[in-house]
Amino acid sequence: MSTEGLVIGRTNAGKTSFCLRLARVLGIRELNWLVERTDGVTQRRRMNVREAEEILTSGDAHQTRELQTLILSVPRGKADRVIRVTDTAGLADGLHQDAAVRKAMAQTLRSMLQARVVFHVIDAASVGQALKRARDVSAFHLDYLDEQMIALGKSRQTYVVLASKMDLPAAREGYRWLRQHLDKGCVVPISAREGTGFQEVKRHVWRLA
Ligand SMILES: Nc1nc2c(ncn2[C@@H]2O[C@H](COP(=O)(O)OP(=O)(O)OP(=O)(O)O)[C@@H](O)[C@H]2O)c(=O)[nH]1
Ligand SMILES: [Mg+2]
Repeated sequence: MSTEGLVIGRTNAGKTSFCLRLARVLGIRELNWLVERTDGVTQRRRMNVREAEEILTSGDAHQTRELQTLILSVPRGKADRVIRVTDTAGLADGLHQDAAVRKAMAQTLRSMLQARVVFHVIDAASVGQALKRARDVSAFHLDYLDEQMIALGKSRQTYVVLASKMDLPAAREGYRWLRQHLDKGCVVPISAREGTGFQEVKRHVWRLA
């Protein structure tokens, strides 16, 4: 399945919520998903955004276990262009005991190589909380997986970090730290819950159209 925009990140970072909010912001009510199961079979699913929000983001870890590609229609000149944004299974440190989760993570890493734009979702509120707990902030770093994804992402032309959950109290601190840590990299603060930050997100999405 061809992938244009790819959404990656740790489990529970807010990837699916981001995709659903993006669809809303683009004025889409009826979602059109292509779901690639870990056994390679692709299925088409349709549902409305509200229904999807209830089913897809219940807050359990490893909620998303397949590549789910949103087919989005974006205005471009006189005609609309169709773009594909793929939501992935969340990555977690260590070898997960569940084979289905391991397969889903491998599938996520493979699709990183093919995507045109990679959106890396990092929970800014969790980063902020971790910073508060840290004894030495100057030695603070993210979890191994996030650091690896940043290293991989930096080697690409189009890599955007989405500092998520900005509506939560500790997120400001987390965002500030992420901006410094990413140096010249692109960090966009967003809240999928409140819909903030999506004007800038849309600019990156236009590049796919
Ligand atoms: N406060 C707040 N909570 C959020 C936001 N975005 C997501 N969440 C919550 O964070 C939890 C995880 O969100 P998901 O969108 O399912 O995260 P995910 O990265 O797709 O998770 P996996 O599929 O398990 O990897 C859910 O309880 C969401 O309601 C946000 O902007 N603000
Ligand atoms: Mg998900």
